[in-house]
Amino acid sequence: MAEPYYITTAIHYPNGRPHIGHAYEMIAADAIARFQRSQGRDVFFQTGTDEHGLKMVQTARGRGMTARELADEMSGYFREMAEKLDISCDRFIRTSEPDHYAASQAIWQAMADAGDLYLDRYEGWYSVRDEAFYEEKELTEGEGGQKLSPQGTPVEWTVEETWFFRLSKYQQPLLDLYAANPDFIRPEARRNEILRFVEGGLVDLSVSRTSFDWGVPVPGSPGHVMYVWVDALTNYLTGAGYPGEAEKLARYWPADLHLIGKDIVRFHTVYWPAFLMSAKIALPKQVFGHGFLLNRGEKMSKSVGNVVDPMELARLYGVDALRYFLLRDVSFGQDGTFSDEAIVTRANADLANSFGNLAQRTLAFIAKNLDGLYPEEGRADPADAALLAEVELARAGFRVAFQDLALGQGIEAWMAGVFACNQYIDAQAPWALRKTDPERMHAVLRTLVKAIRMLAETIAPVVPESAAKLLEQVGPAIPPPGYRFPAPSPIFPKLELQEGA
Ligand code: ME8
Repeated sequence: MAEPYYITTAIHYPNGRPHIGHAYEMIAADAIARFQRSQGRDVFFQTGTDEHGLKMVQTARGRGMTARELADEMSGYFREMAEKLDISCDRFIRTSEPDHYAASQAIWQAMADAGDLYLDRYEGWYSVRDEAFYEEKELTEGEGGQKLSPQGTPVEWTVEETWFFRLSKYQQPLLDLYAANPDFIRPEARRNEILRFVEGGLVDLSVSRTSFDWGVPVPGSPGHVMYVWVDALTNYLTGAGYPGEAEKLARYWPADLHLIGKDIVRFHTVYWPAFLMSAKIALPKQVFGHGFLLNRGEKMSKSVGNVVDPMELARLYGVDALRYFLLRDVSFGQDGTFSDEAIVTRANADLANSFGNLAQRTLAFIAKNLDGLYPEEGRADPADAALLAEVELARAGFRVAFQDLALGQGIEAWMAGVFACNQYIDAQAPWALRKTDPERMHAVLRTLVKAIRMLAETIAPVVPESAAKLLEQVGPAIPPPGYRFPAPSPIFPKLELQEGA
């Protein structure tokens, strides 16, 4: 039976529509999932929406609806985006689903059984209007000495009863974990940040709320719902069948990779492993914190008005051009910047002018001069084997880089194979051989068809739809006698910058 591979994205807050950062994370995870499948792994890939918590309650109130109604509406947009972007997830989880409540309550119970949860008082300046606690130093004074939150709402000194998790107890076990598993947190810069943070000491974590009820009820503690991060992180276990589906759980847990953004590394590499250690559940193998996408170098925000709708980019330039650009141009693990120009430039240079042109030149030539028939063996030349060896090397480069999550480097390695083919076709000039040496022409075309097929297979995790179309056009790896190619049509159109971009 194939070796399992469980990969997850963060689950996204559906308190607004998805933005390009969400799309980026899904696309990266999808490329990794597809790659692992191509390597014969039995992949389980999960993404979804994180629907509880105060933020959802507040946004819903602002829109005059319930949190559940808001979640139902917005989660739909995330799911729709996943479909449009060819995200091959095996489960799209919603934390409002019943099996997720069961999983969250089970891990809670396990942490309680370990003696790691205790009831205490949480004191602080609380704004009822914001449903949030503030620190003394954040406050200002209004009329009559009334203390005000940074939002200008009145705050009161409030004491809330809450459950605490003994995070402090896990400082040393966590440091031991990082020391024993240098690859648990990647990339290196993120690992160093977390080491510093944990070395600085950990305080116990407030893990329940009584001020609202949109969350997973704490077992045996009426009035308390779990702090949203407790249930959010547990989604990864829910997807693997925890607690009831023993066979699935044994197969897919621990997860191979949690792919998340750099802003939530602490939750995934401090809180999450501590919860799991407490509940005596195996730890995920790796957490990778990718960088942030910047719009022309600027942070995106609603107030600046530069938030980009990924669906619009996909509509303007195509899903595969967008996927290719994001994975090729953003160095995986670092921040990256995008613009319409950058997408168009990259997609045209690599996909339309190099790979697409190679395929189109070759297949159109065969259609015209060989009447679409698969080229014969012809007369081999060392240049043919040399090209196939270079393409094989490009494939290996892609494979090694993708295994290591160096996605951009993998694509670069692949491009080296495309360049080699373009050099080969120019040097061999089959159009000249047609009259002078048809036997050589056959060998050259046959070599090119093989090479293009290999390159299309390799890049399929990045541009799945285009690669599938191209694979149809280059025909089967071992064609039956008399095989004729379907009529070729260009697969990677030359893009133009769209108006108003
Ligand atoms: O944090 N570029 O949800 P979220 C790249 N629900 N990635 C970005 C980004 C950007 N500009 N902005 C956000 C949450 N992200 C929690 C996660 S997991 C158990 C719970 C990434 O909707 C962000 O880093 O705010 C995160 O990984 C993901 O998008 C969802 O962010």
